[in-house]
Amino acid sequence: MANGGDVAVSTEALQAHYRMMQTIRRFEEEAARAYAQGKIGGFLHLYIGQEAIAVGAAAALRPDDYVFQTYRDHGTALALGMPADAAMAELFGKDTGCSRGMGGSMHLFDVERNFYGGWGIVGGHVALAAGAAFKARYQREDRVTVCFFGEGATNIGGFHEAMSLAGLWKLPIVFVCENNQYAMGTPMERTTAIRDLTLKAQGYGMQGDRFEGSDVTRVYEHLCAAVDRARGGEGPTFIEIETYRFRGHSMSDPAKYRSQEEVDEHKKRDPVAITRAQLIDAGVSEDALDDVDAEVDELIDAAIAHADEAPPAKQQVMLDSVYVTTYPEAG
Ligand SMILES: Cc1ncc(C[n+]2csc(CCOP(=O)(O)OP(=O)(O)O)c2C)c(N)n1
Repeated sequence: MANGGDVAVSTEALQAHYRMMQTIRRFEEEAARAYAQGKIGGFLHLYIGQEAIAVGAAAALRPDDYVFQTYRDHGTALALGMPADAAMAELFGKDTGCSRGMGGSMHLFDVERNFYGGWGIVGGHVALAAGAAFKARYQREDRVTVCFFGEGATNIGGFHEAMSLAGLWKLPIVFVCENNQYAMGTPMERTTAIRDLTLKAQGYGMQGDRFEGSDVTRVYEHLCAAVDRARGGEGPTFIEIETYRFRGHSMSDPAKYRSQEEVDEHKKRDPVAITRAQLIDAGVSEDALDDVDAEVDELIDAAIAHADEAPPAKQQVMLDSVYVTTYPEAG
């Protein structure tokens, strides 16, 4: 991960971004296949189409910065350095998963990398992220919190409470709204009276920023600016990034509420393809990029093999992870 502030992106850095975006893409394609084969239980929300956001944002952070995400969390976890084996094993409900198979797809967690989930309640985790930012300020730590969520979350109470206190106390936090246009099957115009969500930031006295998010370098540069502001004591930023998920909301959503033409139009701005084209323009050969793709394929095949073979989650771990309060006998 690069330090925020140095926004020049070298071809080497762009190549690393390409590798990570391709890793996320291939991880999720194989996760979708494993889901269809019945190897993954519960929900599976894919990030395909949004990869530039996780990768550009992770590059703008220091390793000790805090990150919070929704259930659409595989890309963020991998971009922050979670091994693909640990992420895939978690999806498969295995003991070697990052949450020892207790959380599954929606609850990836990696305290070592300061990745604090993986949350299922829309908008709920935004308040937790504000709490982490408050803790950093209170303990005079030089740490920034980044909190990701969808546009649907900006209508939820927890979001507004967190924004309110973050603005008031100038907390070192960056709110990143990944506006992929739909909350499950509901387009934003049916839930929200405004088109520009940064207007909501104005109400809480914080800086707003808004841009299209298929270019990983653009994401990185905007995130660097916001992270620097937060680290420099200038308070929070709310960023709305326009994006699009190429798949349904989750694996059980055939996405009938939008036309194939609409999806195809957005696929013209596929972030992985855009980065590949930029690298070719910069003089990197197709062969070199094919080699990266082949290495990524091997990594993901290995992650699937690892998840297949790993032991299942242990019931005892579940029991040990539950807090139990014992009350004195009545009378
Ligand atoms: C409080 C709450 N209400 C409803 C749900 C059901 N639900 C799960 S995801 C979702 C849509 C959220 O859309 P958005 O915030 O735009 O994020 P996206 O899924 O598009 O990334 C809803 C309504 C929930 N998990 N939590």
